[in-house]
Amino acid sequence: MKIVAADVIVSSPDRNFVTLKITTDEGITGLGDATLNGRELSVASYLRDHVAPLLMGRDAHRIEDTWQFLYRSAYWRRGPVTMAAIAAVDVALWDVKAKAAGMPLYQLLGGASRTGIMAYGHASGRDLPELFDSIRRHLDEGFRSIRVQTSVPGINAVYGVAAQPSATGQRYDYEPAQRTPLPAEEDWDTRAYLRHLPSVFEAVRNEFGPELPLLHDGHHRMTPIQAAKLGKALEPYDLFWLEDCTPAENQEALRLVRQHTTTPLAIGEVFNTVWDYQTLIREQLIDYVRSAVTHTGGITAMRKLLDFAAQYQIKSGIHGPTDISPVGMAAALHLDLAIHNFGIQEYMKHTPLANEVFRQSFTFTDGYLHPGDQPGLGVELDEEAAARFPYEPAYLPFNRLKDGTVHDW
Ligand code: KDG
Ligand code: MG
Repeated sequence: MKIVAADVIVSSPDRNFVTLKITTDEGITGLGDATLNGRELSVASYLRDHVAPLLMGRDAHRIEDTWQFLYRSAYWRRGPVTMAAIAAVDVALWDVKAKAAGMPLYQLLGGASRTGIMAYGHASGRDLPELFDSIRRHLDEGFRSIRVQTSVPGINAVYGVAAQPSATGQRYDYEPAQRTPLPAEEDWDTRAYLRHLPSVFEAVRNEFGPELPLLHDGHHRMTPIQAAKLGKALEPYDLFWLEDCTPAENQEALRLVRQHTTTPLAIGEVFNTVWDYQTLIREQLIDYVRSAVTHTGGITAMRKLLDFAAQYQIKSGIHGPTDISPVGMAAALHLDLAIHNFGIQEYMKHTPLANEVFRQSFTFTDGYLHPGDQPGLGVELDEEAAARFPYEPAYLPFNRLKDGTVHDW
């Protein structure tokens, strides 16, 4: 079965998505997600200008060979643009192969290891009453695990707080990337955050009891010793995980955090290869791998990364915010269902407009996701609907400290 077309579709139903559609001479099509928030067009060009011509005439079944060819023949390795482009090809070829087999993709990955995929949702509030309402709303929607993000007194805008006003004057809700000509500036004060956060978790535990799995995202903003202090301070509230406590490009920094706290650690949404995790996994410095299928070379590379993690009892926590398209999300769900060392799946719902463009067959029932049993990934792209929403430039915000220094966002 030969590849005869590889089309890149950029569309913006409420937010930008980059989708690769591979077509074979047998008329089977496959989809891959190549969305890189705020840098979408660079991946679209990488695919259109440099990858699509190489795919013409290749055997669509040779997924491993195509992965190795794209990774090694470029000479320049790794990086988010390259790895998102390779991921899109990889996932589209798995979609094709599973459709050709007449099976949902998870069957080709070894079949289901569980009946459902535990998902966590994003609750947030500017104060405790707003946060409690948001947690209750998520529980009503069926979520049984909840990420908690909060405003901090003295800071105007903090990542992850839905109700705070954005740079465009609207609620921050659905998506931090904003359709503004320049990245929005937010502010940050780590000492204020470290003082405030434990009191929020104490209040949440008092209100919702000891059972509910609670997560928190530090979004790369702490130094190792600050992260150690926070992990220790949060121990009484029994977090499911503390995410991205430090920037973690320096993997060795996590040794210090780990020495000080038993709060479970999750890292990796900005990583893109297994090499970014070598020390973290081998020395058991983390508990959950946060990579996205979309940004880490697709199913082929994620499977190897998660198998490596499994040897050290480290589990998956695949990245699933709204900037992962429904195609990337479906790929994650098939992998989640098949692997043994599944931990939890992040799930932020897409808007109705995005769901008009991407017709999905995955389900969410009583806190558990399932990819469905359609052949392939189970997602169809409505290209006419996609064409109605052309690309709109959008940027993620960035942080400055009170003295004007640029800080990790
Ligand atoms: O594009 C940036 C988002 O993917 C990121 O901010 C979301 O941290 C995130 C999360 O945990 O979902
Ligand atoms: Mg995160």
